[in-house]
Amino acid sequence: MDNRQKKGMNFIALTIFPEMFNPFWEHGIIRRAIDRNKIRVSAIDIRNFAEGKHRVTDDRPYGGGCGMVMKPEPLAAAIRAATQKAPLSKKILLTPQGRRFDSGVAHELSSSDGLILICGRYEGVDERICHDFIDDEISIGDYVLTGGELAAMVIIDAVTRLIPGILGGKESAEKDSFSGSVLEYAQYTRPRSFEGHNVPEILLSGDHQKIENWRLETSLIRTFLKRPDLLENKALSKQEIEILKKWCVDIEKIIHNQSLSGPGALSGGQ
Ligand code: 4GS
Repeated sequence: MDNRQKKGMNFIALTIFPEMFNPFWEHGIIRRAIDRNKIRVSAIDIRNFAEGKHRVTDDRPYGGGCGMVMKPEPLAAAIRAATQKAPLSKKILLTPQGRRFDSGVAHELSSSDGLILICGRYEGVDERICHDFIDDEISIGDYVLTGGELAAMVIIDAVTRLIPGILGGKESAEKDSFSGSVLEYAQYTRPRSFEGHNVPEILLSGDHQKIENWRLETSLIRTFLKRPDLLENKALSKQEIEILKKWCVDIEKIIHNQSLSGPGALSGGQ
């Protein structure tokens, strides 16, 4: 058994606000993963590695300009200490400059031994840290956060739920959105009727094959309507292609009937 299987995947966040992570570690599936030794987590205060009476972690930028920059020495010392604790971990800086985090990146990271997540504050971190102390730069989206902590939590959260044995059979990661790059099917629970809207009859039928087909079709139509970009990049299954073809036939029928009798018909109408 390797280290990762024995003690679980290791996440270390380097931050000047380690307490921000406490509520995150203490709830739900993340907490359960910690309790079951599937993951190990810690948030290390970068300030512990800062020198001087005031333990300063930021300074004014060379060349002027507004805001502050994270000083390199405390960060370097923090990264070195974390690397000593977890030598096989990947060192990731959270920054809008990074490659965009998505399901593919989450799967990729989930197979690593551990992650050291460097959370910047202020305008950013000294460029020399990026060159020599970082394996990867990741962004959770095209917007600017006040700190990398939330981005680190997003990554820990999405990666943890992909680790085998974290989710129960019913909440299998494979069936969720994006595992096959289509959106999830519509979900319903009791009551059968809610404020005038009923649960689709087919879900009450008990016919598992029909239900599965219905779910596949609705997840496909949802993806087509809400996120067509996902379908463009997807290798479609035979069954999915058949469903799309059926829609084409249905749509063509509607158009055909219109051209015979609708206001856009070739004869009359005008
Ligand atoms: C992101 C982001 C981010 C950049 C942190 C400015 C404070 C801030 N990190 N994905 N300094 N977007 N980081 O905005 O990861």
